[in-house]
Amino acid sequence: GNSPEYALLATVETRPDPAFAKGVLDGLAQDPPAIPARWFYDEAGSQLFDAITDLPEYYPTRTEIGILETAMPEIADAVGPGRAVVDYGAGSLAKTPLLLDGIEPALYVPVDISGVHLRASAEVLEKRFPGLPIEPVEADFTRPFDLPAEVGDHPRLGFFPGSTIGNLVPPSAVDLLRSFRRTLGTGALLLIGMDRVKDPARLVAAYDDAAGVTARFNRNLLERINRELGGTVPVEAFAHEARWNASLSRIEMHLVAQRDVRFEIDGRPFQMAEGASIHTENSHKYTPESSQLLLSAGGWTVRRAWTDPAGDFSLLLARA
Ligand code: AVJ
Repeated sequence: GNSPEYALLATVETRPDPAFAKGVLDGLAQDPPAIPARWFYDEAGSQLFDAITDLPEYYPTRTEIGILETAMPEIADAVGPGRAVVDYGAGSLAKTPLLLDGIEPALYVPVDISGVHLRASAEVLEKRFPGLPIEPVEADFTRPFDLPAEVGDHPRLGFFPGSTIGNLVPPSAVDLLRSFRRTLGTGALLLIGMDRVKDPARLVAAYDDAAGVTARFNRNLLERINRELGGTVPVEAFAHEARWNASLSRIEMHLVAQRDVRFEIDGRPFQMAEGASIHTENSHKYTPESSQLLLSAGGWTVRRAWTDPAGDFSLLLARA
């Protein structure tokens, strides 16, 4: 633990991200205040998210894995062998091996904004799939990027599991789908997970679990602000809240001030009245119709859709 390399790595990993500071300061200046959900995922936040996926109330992860297992013969049939698989997010070590085992890919291209994360997961997959060429790309996949030359003429399959698309409001989701289309090209396929509309009580429970893990995940954003941006946010004064917004078909997570609060971030003063909230996440839920509509607005035609028996979650295969 005391080698200079280790010290350097530790420095690199704790250096504040200027985009995080901007995201927080711009977000808190909005009315009502809202901070983009992508800033949940520092080291602590990623670990809390992993814990969320094991909660009894949080059905999406295990349901999507179940669909991947059950539908894989049909997925493999629809996709065919020899594809370059472009894995957006590249974090789901429970899901990616199911896909790579099922479809006989030609090569694997994990894409992630975090080089550290990317190398760690590529290392695991290299051992698990010896002989499969892996070409990681460190990029912000919300913008088009160049695929590695090794992709060549292989037909492409984008993989975007987890209903991560649901964290984006529709205009941003459409932009992202169009950007995938730019990167992958006409004729490419996209396998995308999308969570379904269901009983609001179940949805709220999935985002406000009895053990309080999601509450810790939400409040970790404030702790991260204090850690990385020299914030003085009184974390204990904010309550976690999950609300079903029926008209916009989404779960919203909020941090609600339990009293009048004043704090500083990066030397700037902020104040919030009791009852005011910071909106920290949207998680859109889709019907069969709205998922098709969103994909088609993004330039993708749905070819197949699979769900679990209860219809809680869906996996769609679309063509550019
Ligand atoms: C899996 C990242 C899309 O919206 O369900 C889980 C994240 N937030 N609990 C989701 C999340 C609160 C999540 N994503």
